[in-house]
Amino acid sequence: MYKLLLLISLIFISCTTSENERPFSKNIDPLHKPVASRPAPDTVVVLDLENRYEFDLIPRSINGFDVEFNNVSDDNVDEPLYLKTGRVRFVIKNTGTISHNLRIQNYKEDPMEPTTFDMSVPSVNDFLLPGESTEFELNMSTGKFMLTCAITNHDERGMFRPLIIHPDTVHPDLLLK
Ligand SMILES: [Cu+2]
Repeated sequence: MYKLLLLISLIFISCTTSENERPFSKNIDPLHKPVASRPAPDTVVVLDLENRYEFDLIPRSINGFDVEFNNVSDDNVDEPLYLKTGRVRFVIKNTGTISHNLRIQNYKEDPMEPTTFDMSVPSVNDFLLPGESTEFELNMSTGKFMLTCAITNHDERGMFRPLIIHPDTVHPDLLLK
């Protein structure tokens, strides 16, 4: 009996520590100042990874100002996210009920076109649990990209949105706190 209790408590401890070790916070201030000696971003975008109503990838704010995107994913191809060329801080939140991540690839009109850019956050095999957030910064060059979720068929189910990076894109001024 004692051994059984010990085993149960060991399992309990290992479960709770692995939970605590997840490096994803529940709450990120998107407009925080740069950490350490990192350069300041030019643009800060907040994206929700969503599946509560539909599978979707919904931009919520740019530089702290709300942006309007509908909650229908069928038309996402006609509702791209436009961002200005430069350093972008992406803050992604899993507001859904299952695991998601964010993948950024070069846009392909034809799937046979070569992949010239492909990165996933946290990684192609890792994901955010419901309620978790994370952030990353990229120097985005001018061009067209595709945002998706890399998990199974979430992209086909609606988690996709074109991302167009252009130097003429205008955003409200970014004020970091
Ligand atoms: Cu997903």
